[in-house]
Amino acid sequence: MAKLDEKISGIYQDVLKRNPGETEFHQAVLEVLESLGPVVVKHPQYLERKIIERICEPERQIIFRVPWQDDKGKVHINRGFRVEFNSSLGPYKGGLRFHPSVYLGIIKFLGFEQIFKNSLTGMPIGGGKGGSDFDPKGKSDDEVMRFCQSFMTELYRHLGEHTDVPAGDIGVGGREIGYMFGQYKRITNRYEPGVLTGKGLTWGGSLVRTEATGYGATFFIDEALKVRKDSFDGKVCTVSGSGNVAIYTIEKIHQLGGKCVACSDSNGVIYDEKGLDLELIKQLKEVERRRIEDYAATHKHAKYIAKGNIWEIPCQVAMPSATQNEINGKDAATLVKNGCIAVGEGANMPTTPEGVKVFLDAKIAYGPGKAANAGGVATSALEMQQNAGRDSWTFEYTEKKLQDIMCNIHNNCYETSEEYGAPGNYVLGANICGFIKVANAMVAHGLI
Ligand code: NDP
Ligand code: 2IT
Repeated sequence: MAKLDEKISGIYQDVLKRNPGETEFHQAVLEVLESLGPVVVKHPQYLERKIIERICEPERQIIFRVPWQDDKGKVHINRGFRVEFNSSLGPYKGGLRFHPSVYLGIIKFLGFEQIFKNSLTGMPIGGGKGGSDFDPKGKSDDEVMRFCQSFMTELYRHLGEHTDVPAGDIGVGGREIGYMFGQYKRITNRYEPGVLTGKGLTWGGSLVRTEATGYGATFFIDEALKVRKDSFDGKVCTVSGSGNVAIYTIEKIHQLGGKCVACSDSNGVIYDEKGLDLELIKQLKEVERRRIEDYAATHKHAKYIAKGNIWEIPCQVAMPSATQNEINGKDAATLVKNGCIAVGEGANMPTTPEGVKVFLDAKIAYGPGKAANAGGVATSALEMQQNAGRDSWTFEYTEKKLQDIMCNIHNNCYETSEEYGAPGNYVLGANICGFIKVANAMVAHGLI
C-alpha cells in the first residue's frame, strides 16, 4: 500500500495521539489518508484550511447511559453512542449497531467511513453512526423493545429529518427500528417518518431498503466484472454472514446466474455444494432467528463446519458480509490462490490492511466497503426522498434507481482511479472521489 505523504503523516500521528486505543478508527483513517497524497498536491488549500484534521474530528459525540429491565425484572446498564461525524453534505446519516463488541472506536471507524460512502452515493447526506454494546442475542422481543425504548429516550433529542437520521446495522433491523420509531413518536407527539430509515412498509418504509445493501454490493461487482468482460453467470461464490446483507447478496447473485455455495455466522460455516437454499436461510434467520447450523439439519447433504473459516472454500467471487477484519492477509492469499477474481465488501472494513494489499497486488476486482456497500444508505436516502414527498415508489422503480446509483459509484471510482494513475484500484478511487466532494463543501462553508 502507498506510504503516507510526509505532510499527512503528522496528521495521522495526531489522530493516534488524540484517540488512544481506538484501533479500528486508526485503521479506517490510515486507509483513507494513504490515498490522499496526490490530492493535497493538486489541492494545497485542503492543507491550508486543515480539512483533513477537521474531517478526522467528529463534529459531535454523544455517549449515554441506557438502563433497562429484563423479563425477570433484573436491571441492566448498557452504553449508547451517536457520533455525528460530518454534516457538510447533508444531515448526519448512518446506522445503529447493537453488538457486545461496540465501543467508541468501532462507532468512530464506522462514522468516518460513512462520510465518504455517503458522499459517493451522490445523495445529500452527511456521515454519522451510533449503537450500543447491548447484545440482542437470546433476548426476548419484550426485552429488545424495552432496550430500544430506553435507547431512544435519550437519542430522540439529537435526531431530526434535517439533523440526524439513523437506520439499522448489525443487530438492528426492522423490529428494532419499529420500537425506536414508536418511542420517538410517543415522546415527541409527532409522526415524523423522516427521523429514521429502514421503517416498515406500511408506516413510511421504502421498498428495496431491506434488499438494498446486498443487491447494491452485487451490482457493484457486476459492473467491475463487466469492465473485465466477465459476469456472475456460472460463478461459484461465497458470502460470509447470514444476516440482512448476506441474505440479499445471495439472492441477487443467484438472480444474476451465480451459485453461492457457502455462508456463515459467528459460530460456523455452512457449505452446500449444490448451491445455498435461500428460502431456508430466510426462514431460519429472518423468521425464526435461529443459528445457521440448523441448515444442515434439514439439508443433510450440506456440511456444517463449526468454527470454520469460510475463506478456505474455493470460490471465484467472495462477498464478505459479516463484520470488520474478517479477512486477514492469509485469508486473502488463500482466496487468490484458489482462483478468486473478485471481492465485494458488503460489510464495513471486512479486510485487514494486509489483506487489502494482497488483493491490490493481485489486481483482482476488489470493491471496498465504502463503495460496494453504499447501496444500503443510498436507498435510505431514497426512503427520505419518498417521505419528504409523502410518496411511495414501486419495487421496480426503486431497484432501478439503486442499480443506477451503484453503476455511477462504480464508474466514478473507476474514472478517479484512472485519473490518479492506478486504473482499477477502487480503494484509491473511492477514497479520493468520496473525499474531494466533502472537502470542497467544507472549504465553501468556511471555518466551522
Ligand atoms: P446482521 O445483524 O443482519 O447480520 C450480521 C451477520 O454477521 C450475522 O450473520 C452475524 O453472525 C455476523 N457477525 C456479526 N458480528 C460478527 C462477529 N464479530 N464475528 C463473526 N460474525 C459476525 O447485520 P447486517 O447484515 O446488517 O450487517 C453486516 C455487515 O454489513 C456489517 O459490517 C454492517 O456494518 C454492514 N453494512 C450493513 C448495512 C445495512 O444496511 N444493514 C449497510 C452497509 C453495510 P451472528 O449472528 O453469529 O452474530
Ligand atoms: O453502514 C451503512 O451504510 C449502514 N449501516 C446503513 C446506513 C443507513 O443510514 O442506511
